[in-house]
Amino acid sequence: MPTNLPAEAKAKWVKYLEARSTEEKIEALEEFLSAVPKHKGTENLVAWARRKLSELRKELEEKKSRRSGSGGPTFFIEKEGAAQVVILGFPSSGKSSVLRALTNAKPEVGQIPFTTKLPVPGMMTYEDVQIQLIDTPAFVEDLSKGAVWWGTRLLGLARNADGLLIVLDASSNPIRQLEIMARELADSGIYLVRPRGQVQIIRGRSLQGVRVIVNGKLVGCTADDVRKLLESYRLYNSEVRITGEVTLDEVEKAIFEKITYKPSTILLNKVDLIKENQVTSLTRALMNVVPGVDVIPVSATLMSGFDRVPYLVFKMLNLIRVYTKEPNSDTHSPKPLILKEGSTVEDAVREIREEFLKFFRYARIWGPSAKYPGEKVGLSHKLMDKDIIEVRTTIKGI
Ligand SMILES: Nc1nc2c(ncn2[C@@H]2O[C@H](COP(=O)(O)OP(=O)(O)OP(=O)(O)O)[C@@H](O)[C@H]2O)c(=O)[nH]1
Ligand SMILES: [Mg+2]
Repeated sequence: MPTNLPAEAKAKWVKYLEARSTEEKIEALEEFLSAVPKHKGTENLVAWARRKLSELRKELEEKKSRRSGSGGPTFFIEKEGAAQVVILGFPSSGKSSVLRALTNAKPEVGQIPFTTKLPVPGMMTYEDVQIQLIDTPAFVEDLSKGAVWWGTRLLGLARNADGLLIVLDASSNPIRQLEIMARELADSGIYLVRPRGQVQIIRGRSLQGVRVIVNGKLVGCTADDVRKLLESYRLYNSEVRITGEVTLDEVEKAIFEKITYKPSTILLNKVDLIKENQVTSLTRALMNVVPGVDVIPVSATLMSGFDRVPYLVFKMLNLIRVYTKEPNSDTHSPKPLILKEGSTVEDAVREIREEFLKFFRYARIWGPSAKYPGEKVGLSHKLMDKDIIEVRTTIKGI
């Protein structure tokens, strides 16, 4: 449903976008909210603006307490390994037990809910890849609305992650747990199911008015409608990139909120506490809540069901491993480059040594993407998991 905002509200929105300090942003957003008419079409927008306001107020509080030297503990954990995957789940669902089962980390496990107070990292191994897992304080209902002090920080951690590992307690209505988590995350712009399409708005990118690049399909509207919509928000110099299927409402939503999709895997934990036939029906029901997401029954107490988890997590992250080889050498590097699926020789060369791009002649490939061992390819060749690459440049001897 369209928001049909009056021009006054749109003008206030522009003021919010232009605001620099947190104080200015809060003031502008308050003014914007008071100018937005409240009806069904603006429901989501109003909810978003209120949430953003509470986030900004918290940010301001934190800034002030930092200035006075009494800042709260930090939730930020430096990324290590190939990717960072954040473990999320309700109190006592078994998050810390899962981290213990999958890594060498030893976070505290307790019968009392809210045992974990701060994030704890650990390293999970899949073949020759290290994936960082982070155990977290519990997820609760109304997390984004200030139900617990760590709510926005936990959501921040999730937003910043490469993927999520969701732990559900099979003995305590896991379907409801998942539904609440999916809703809370979506309210904060974090989607567990890959959306049909994506909108990216880059402000100030275009010099000749609004530029709309469609790499997919606009549903029920034209590129001209998109341009007019952005102009009505005075976003004159924006570039809008559409991938997949996108409606005009979704474009408008993207003006307000940054939406991200997080690949996820669900661990249905504590299956030792339920009957075997229940495991099958629960797994199926959970898959219906989040289509396309893997659901794996496990028991952290019995240490069962975890064998496939490292592989499935690696697979969900859509990463590939590429091994480098020196010219005329028989062996390749033991440590792979970790690249996104769909990466090309150019991406690999950039990782190896960016300046090689200037002197690039060709590459030789062994492995799944090569038509024959040692195939000679150019920069645009698409690589696959477990390829071996040898780069030839015009630099003597390389
Ligand atoms: N029966 C059974 N109990 C489990 C399993 N996994 C964890 N538990 C128990 O559940 C309780 C909570 O486990 P934790 O790993 O601390 O759970 P958590 O999700 O980290 O809890 P918080 O940090 O408090 O949010 C402990 O008493 C564990 O022994 C399991 O697979 N089966
Ligand atoms: Mg814990």
